[in-house]
Amino acid sequence: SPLIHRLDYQQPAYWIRKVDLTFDLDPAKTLVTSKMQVERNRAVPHGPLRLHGEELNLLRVLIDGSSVSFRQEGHELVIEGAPDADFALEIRNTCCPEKNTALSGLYTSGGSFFTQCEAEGFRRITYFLDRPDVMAVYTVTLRADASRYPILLSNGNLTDSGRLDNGRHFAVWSDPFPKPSYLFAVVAGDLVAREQRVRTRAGKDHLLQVYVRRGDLEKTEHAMNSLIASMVWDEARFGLPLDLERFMVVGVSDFNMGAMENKGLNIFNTSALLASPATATDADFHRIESIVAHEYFHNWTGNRVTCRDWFQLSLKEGLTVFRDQEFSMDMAGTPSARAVCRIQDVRQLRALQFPEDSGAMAHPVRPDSYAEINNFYTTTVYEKGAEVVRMYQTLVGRKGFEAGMKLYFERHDGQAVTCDDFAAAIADANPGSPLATRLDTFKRWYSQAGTPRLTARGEHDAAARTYTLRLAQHTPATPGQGDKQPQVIPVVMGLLDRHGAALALNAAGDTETVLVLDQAEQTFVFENIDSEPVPSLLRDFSAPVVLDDGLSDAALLVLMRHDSDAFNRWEAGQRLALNRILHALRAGQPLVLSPAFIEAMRGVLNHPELDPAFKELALTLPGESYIAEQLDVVDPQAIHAAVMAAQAQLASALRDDWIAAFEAHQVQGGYTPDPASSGKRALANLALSMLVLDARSSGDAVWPGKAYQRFKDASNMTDRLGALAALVNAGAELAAPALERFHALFKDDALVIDKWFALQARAPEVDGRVFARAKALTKHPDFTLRNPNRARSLVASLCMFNPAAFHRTDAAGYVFWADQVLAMDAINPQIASRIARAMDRWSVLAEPYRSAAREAVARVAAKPDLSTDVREIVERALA
Ligand code: B3K
Ligand code: ZN
Repeated sequence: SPLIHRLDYQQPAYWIRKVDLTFDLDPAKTLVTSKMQVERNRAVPHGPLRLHGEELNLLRVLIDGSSVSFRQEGHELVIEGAPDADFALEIRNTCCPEKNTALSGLYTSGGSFFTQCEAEGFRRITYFLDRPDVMAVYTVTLRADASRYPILLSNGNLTDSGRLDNGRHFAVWSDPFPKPSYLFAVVAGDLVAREQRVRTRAGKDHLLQVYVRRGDLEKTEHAMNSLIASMVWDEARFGLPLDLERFMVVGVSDFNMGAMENKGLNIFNTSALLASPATATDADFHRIESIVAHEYFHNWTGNRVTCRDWFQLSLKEGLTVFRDQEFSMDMAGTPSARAVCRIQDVRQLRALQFPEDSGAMAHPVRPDSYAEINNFYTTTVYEKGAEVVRMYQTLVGRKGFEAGMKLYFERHDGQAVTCDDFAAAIADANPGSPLATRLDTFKRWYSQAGTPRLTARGEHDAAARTYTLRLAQHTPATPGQGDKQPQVIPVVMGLLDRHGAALALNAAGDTETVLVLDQAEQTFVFENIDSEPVPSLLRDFSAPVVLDDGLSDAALLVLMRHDSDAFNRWEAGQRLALNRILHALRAGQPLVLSPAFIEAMRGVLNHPELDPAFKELALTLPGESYIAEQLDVVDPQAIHAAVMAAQAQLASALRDDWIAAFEAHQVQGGYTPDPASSGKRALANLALSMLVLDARSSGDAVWPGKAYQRFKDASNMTDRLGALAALVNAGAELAAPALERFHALFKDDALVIDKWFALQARAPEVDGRVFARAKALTKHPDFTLRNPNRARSLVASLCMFNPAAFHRTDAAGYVFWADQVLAMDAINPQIASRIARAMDRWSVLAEPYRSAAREAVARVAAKPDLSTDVREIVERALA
């Protein structure tokens, strides 16, 4: 398929300023009438009017009331004779929502209508200039059967409604804000709403609504609270108020991603919206809070100021992820709870974005080309993009960043702009800052793919009492990008003496500073350092790089115990474990944890002051995909064996401590998902899983029995799923009856049944049993590829999150993958292409995995009628 290039951007030949849309909603054939006010763009040469349209039936085209000649070229409707002056364009077409299994455009789910237009779904509703730089004011009339679709919603304010003949009714919605077509939305169905009226600081009244299916209302309280908290936060932190009288959120069970920020009418996957203590875990509550906030924050960063073209996607996504991360940290409250948030974000980045950056799909935060834009809603654009925004803040300070944001909105409110515009606003608001003085170099974060490697080596000169720190950077080549230039890397750091005391870094006595690296190699000298210090570098993960500081285990132990930076305390423990695991893998020897490491972990577990949530993170070993990232040749089975061995040793060496921890971290009273109680539950669940795991090798039946009892008696989903996971992950005999019971208990709750599938597909592999079970589950009556959540819960869980079950010497995992990708592609190309990405890193696999994986990718690529989505992924994998 043809590639679209960033540098080919041109303004459109026409603008659409106003749209009047009428929908006669019918699942089999919906009639769409679109009346547009069109204006020639005099900044570019006069040319034909080319409108996008896909999967539509065109009925008529009128210009200023008269029919015109047109032709259809692929997915374009071309009108040669459009007038030079402003004109009215009227188009009538139909589409078929009930056959729309791709879930892009207008579709039905559970008998209701929903839309998803980002990135290019609007063209599946009607013909349009479906690009984000064309912004129009919309008026929308919805007509539908009143009994089946009592609720009719679109963006903006309800301006009229009433009865029609034949049991139908109508509603008219007007959105005063000009918006790109990707932010358009319609919902029609039998829904109910939780409502809340709020008054903002500015004294304006607003109506907040959360619409869901009947029966789900009691699961919307947390989402509503999260929405209100987001409003308060955005006004307090960035001075950004809600600009709409009415802000609606709607849940839908069939949805391709988490949620969508349509202006005033956010649409959510129910998995990112609904929660009750009995059905959602602490992690779900946390995720819902952050996604509700994310979509709400888009109202300014994305909607009021949008993207000129899709290459600029990180302009809104990186910035909005940064904002939702900051919000979550502020909500968490205590310094320790903030650190827990940061550690979780970084762990996610390393597990998902680092592999993307070193695989076949590696691309810059601002990509240079794409075949299918939906393939670039990636963790690089989102999470690495958020790290880039965080580096702006580190370089100009928090106040400076707020000033930069203010300038950004002063300059660009109501516009469709680029990442360069954002960079200029932050830099211009902070003249003389380390950002402004290096802006061009800093912007390489937008153009260069790949994770920079940062090497640090220190030398202490006892006679001169100086410590010299040499920093060097290098970014490995990525597909299509051979040589890389140095980037701007802010290194937040401190020095500790060998007893853990913080050392003064300068005459002013500062114990923390930011070194700004912008060359391939630079040296920094610290004065008055009496003895060899331990450097604590990249505190709070100040840049998205891989750090090699060459520290000894002894130095890491000092950091782990004493660093003032909680992130680096956690990191030191992870590095100790990682070093051991990598050493064993490289030497091909069985893994043995050192007594020093075990004692250090015991110290963490029994520490009187550390937060339980932090302990849980510190006692969780590095993930298998992060370990794979450190190796040139990846043997997923060897990595799995090493991690399992390490876990078994931690389980047995700390057995008494795990028992004490389990007993000490029981949460009394009613369920709340606050950081303190969820931290306790997390640690208790980890302890329980260690105890059940250890029981497996010791043959003890007490802990599996206790886990089963806890599973049965649990009063919330976090404890129930934790106990079930302990049994399933240890391969305990009680796992089977527990799984059966869980299914019977929740058979009518799709989101919980998703957990049931995912837990089984993600269980640690033993002798191929997990793979066999997962494969058998595709035949389970509850399984379907048509619901994205369900497909992900089984297929993505197995292929993308369970390397040891997936990568098999008999290639059965790859055969399964190819079959599922092909079957899925015929239903929903966006989901198929996500699953296709399981093979991004086939080329670093050890044999026999490598050849077999390549063969499976080639088999998918050989299918002639693949979607553009999947084709782009498999062709890049084979390139
Ligand atoms: N902007 C949407 C993502 C749309 C994905 C299109 N394939 C959700 C979000 O980032 O908030
Ligand atoms: Zn977003």
